[in-house]
Amino acid sequence: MNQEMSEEEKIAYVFKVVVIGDSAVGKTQLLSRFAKNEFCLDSKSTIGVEFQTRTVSISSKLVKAQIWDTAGQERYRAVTSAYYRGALGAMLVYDVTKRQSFDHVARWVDELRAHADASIVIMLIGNKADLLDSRAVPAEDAVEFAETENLFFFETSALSGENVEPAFLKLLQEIYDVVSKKALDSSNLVKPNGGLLSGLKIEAAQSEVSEMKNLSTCSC
Ligand SMILES: Nc1nc2c(ncn2[C@@H]2O[C@H](COP(=O)(O)OP(=O)(O)OP(=O)(O)O)[C@@H](O)[C@H]2O)c(=O)[nH]1
Ligand SMILES: [Mg+2]
Repeated sequence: MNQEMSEEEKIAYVFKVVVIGDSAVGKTQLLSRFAKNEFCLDSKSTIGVEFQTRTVSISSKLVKAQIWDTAGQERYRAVTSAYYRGALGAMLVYDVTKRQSFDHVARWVDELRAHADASIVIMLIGNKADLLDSRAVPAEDAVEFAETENLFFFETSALSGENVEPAFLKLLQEIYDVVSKKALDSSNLVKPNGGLLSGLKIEAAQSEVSEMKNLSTCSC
């Protein structure tokens, strides 16, 4: 007897992606635009860590993006290693109207290089591109930095939604290309319900969230 596969069973991969960057650049709003197509103008600073998921089709395979979000503020930085563990991709966000948030991007790249897997795919995002009159970072500066550091780059607006989908999909496609070239023994890959690939599972991720919540409590 043929049984229909559930959506969960059809998922070929779960990719963990982290969103990083200074406080108030729009990390949480970018994520909620991509995961739920929602935007909130008076969103509060994120406390601790959270993740949201969205399943998309990449190269004809169902891929669940598990996207983690945390505060940009220094005082929560004790979460660092647990936050980056198993991440295959990073969205490194700055605010095109805040020069300082772009000047800090190099530090965030250093942090990724120090704590994340060497093959992590990094997407540089200049967010709030809708604020045309208050731009403080020319796109050319970011293009140059991205080329030097080997990052992908998009300007987005979480408010209007412009480029949010293309940026996330490009990141997921690049991760897909990286992992399909890698040997199947990578511990960062998930084949739900058994199979050849094993590693981080959603349930495990939930417990890591609690682990990080404890960490962030300790660090205050
Ligand atoms: N105009 C405009 N405002 C935005 C955009 N994205 C976010 N915002 C606003 O910027 C503020 C900060 O957004 P958040 O998403 O909370 O910023 P965050 O990077 O998550 O900040 P932390 O959690 O403190 O690290 C909020 O008032 C958002 O409404 C955008 O694309 N355009
Ligand atoms: Mg936030």
